[in-house]
Amino acid sequence: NKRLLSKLHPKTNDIVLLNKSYLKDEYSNVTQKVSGFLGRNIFLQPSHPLSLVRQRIVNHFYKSFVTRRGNPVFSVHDNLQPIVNTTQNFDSLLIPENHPSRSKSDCYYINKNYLLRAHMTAHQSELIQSGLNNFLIIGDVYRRDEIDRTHYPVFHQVDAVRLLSREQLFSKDDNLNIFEEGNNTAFTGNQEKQACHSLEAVKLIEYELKQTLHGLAKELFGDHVKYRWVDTTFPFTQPSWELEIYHVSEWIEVLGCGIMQQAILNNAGVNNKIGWAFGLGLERLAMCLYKIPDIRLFWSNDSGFLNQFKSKNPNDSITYIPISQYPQCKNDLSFWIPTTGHFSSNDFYDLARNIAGDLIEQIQLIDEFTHPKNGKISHCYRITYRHMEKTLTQDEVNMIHKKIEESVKEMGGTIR
Ligand code: FA5
Ligand code: MG
Repeated sequence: NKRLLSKLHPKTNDIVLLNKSYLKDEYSNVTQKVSGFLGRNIFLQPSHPLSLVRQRIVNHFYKSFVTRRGNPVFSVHDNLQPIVNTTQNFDSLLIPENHPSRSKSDCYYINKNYLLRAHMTAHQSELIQSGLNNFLIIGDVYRRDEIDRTHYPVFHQVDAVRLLSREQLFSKDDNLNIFEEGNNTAFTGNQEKQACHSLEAVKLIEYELKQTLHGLAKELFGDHVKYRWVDTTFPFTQPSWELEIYHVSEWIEVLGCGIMQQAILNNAGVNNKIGWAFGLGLERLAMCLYKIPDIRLFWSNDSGFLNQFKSKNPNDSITYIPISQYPQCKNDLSFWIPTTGHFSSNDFYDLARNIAGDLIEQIQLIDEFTHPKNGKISHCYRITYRHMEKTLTQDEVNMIHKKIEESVKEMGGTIR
């Protein structure tokens, strides 16, 4: 992988991203393909489907929370740089040192200290520190992940934070508090609350959080939207939930949320408020809302796609009519994985994406075995090729497939 990277950025030990130069080290794994997404800002392009959903969500928050004078309470932050340090992405959110989400096989690292943000939550702590109480954070996030119709190395998230004081939570003459000394981690539903919080405060803000998000789901999918709350865990919230929406005969996870760990607020200099937070995926919502079948389409410059959203308003009802689907072409590739270094399937996904880009619809690891004598490990991947805008010829596919083979060899793999 190192060899692959030095080939992509020859001669120098620097990598330049968004006009800044970074020193590479053994962590660096940002590919050329992925760095090409930086600064594209498709979620801000007028009448791009991601932009339409973004505006609808923002409008929902502007409408739902207003000051006595009728002004929106939430501020929107959608121009924060996607390059963050590990303190922002992990430490500030209490993500432990050995947590799997920090691993090189899951993140795009620029070097040991900097990475492409893996979630918008990376900015939460510093915005609280700057004195904000109600805000939305919107932007592009980057993860090394599988390759199929719902996963892409870059996608978009909307995060939100709302902090509430005792006075906002309870009526003046109530004798209730947000905090208590005790070590009461009583069950709230089937999850424990944080010991420092009173059950009354937790229940009130859980109610507000769920009302707000159910309201958003109704706003997007109609009053009769079928939804459910699923208990989960995040290092930065407790208790935590996921919201799932029932869409075309399956439950789809659209967001994670919860009551913020009090230590995050305390570390940011706020010790008299309690907060809720959530993070949702724009692609998931847009795919459900407009019936967009493949996540690659969001990056398409094809007029057959973009024109269907052109000069539409956020509240228009739009159903995407698929441009005719061109045939798939499947090719398998088996190789002995490199014996040096840590090889993960995500390394192969990145390598293939880097060469074939959006011509790949899906890659599946279909077989894996260890040689009984020499202990070498073999992987077999099935690559599904499909162009979004034309029919691929077998020759074209063979050429690309060959290049992927070459690249596997350069990485230290042995084609079988
Ligand atoms: C997070 O990223 C948390 N930061 C969310 C959060 C924020 C929780 C604040 C609590 C408080 P998660 O990895 O589950 O969680 O991603 C959140 C949402 O992003 C998912 O529900 C999904 O809608 C979307 N998402 C996640 N991975 C992908 C992917 N590979 N492709 C498209 N959308 C994705
Ligand atoms: Mg999740």
